[in-house]
Amino acid sequence: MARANREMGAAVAGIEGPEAANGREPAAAAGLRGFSREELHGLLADMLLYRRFEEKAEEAYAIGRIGGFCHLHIGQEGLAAGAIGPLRGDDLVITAYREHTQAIAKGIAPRAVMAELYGRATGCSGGRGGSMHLFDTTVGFYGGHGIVGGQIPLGAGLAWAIRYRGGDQICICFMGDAAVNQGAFLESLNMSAVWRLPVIYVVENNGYGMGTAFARVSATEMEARSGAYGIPAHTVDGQDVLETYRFFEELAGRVRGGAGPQFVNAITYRFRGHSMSDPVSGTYRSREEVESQVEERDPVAILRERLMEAGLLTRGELEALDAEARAACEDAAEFADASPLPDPATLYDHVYAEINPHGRLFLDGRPGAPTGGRARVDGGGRHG
Ligand SMILES: Cc1ncc(C[n+]2csc(CCOP(=O)(O)OP(=O)(O)O)c2C)c(N)n1
Ligand SMILES: [Mg+2]
Repeated sequence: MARANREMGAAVAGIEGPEAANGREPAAAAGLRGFSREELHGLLADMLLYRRFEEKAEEAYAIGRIGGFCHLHIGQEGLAAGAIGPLRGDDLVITAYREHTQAIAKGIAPRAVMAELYGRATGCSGGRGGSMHLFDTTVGFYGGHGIVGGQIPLGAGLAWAIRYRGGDQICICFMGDAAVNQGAFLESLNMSAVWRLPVIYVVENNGYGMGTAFARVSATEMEARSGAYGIPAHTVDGQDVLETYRFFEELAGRVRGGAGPQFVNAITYRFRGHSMSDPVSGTYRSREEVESQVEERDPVAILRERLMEAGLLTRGELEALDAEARAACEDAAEFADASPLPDPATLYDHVYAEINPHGRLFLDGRPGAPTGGRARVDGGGRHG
């Protein structure tokens, strides 16, 4: 949620100016500049919610409540909070399959996300999508895509639609590091640059595509990938949520103002296996590597420690925020568990295009079909 939209107000926490008697601010406060105490607590609360949500999903998967694929975002929460947080409600986000926390960050309720993971009718995609296909256009969240790189041309299309309709929104198109080797990435960046589209391509660079290190499949650094199209490249530390937030707040403003497409290499790390069925470490990365990242580069711990050192967060406040996050996730799981499965009679809904009474697809601007006017382009025959 954008800072200006946060309910908590903008009272300044006393970190705007020099605090110490010697005129030098404490080291811990240095990175906090510009954020109010309420905003800092809000960002911590967001990340705690994302962490607890993923842990709950992990637990539900382990006991068979969630089926199919399930990719957790644990370790990468700084990007959901820091990149989506500064966006406006009507801005658009499209992403890959590691997207539970991004969906929540954009405004889908934890209940609707969890119910989707459970495959229930109350899920944000009606229980038809599951973990990889979370979707809710009413909050500007366009999925949830399981084909590596499949969302990139769609992201360009969303940005083109914004331009075509004369809007001033922007689109963030997330992808993993492995996606930049897909042909669709190159084509999309090219056309985005030619049309100067309002889109920010963000690579969540966790260093690996499944078990393959990026360095093994790239002859260049990540930052070099957008240069051929004249798209500016930026690098941000995704584990530092405050740096990430500030960076995206500024960049989103510039893109909204007409700066054209941007490419962001956001450095992060995945603390779990590629998916629920993969080991955390093993053949492609050592246990020591993972442990040192968890110990030193946990985005939740980094913010928490900074706030405590600066005297802006007490142990009691932390416990209260965490209890709230856990309660929201518990509630989401209970809601999902109690929700019905989709009605089998609706199996073919959203599969066939609807046509209007004139026998045309809804591409000609005519009013919609009368109620009950569902028809199939192929003239029927469910199995045709
Ligand atoms: C076109 C395509 N090829 C291969 C796969 C199988 N696959 C699923 S995830 C994945 C790795 C993607 O890694 P990355 O883009 O870095 O995202 P991360 O999992 O690290 O978030 C691959 C190869 C796929 N889903 N789609
Ligand atoms: Mg990756």
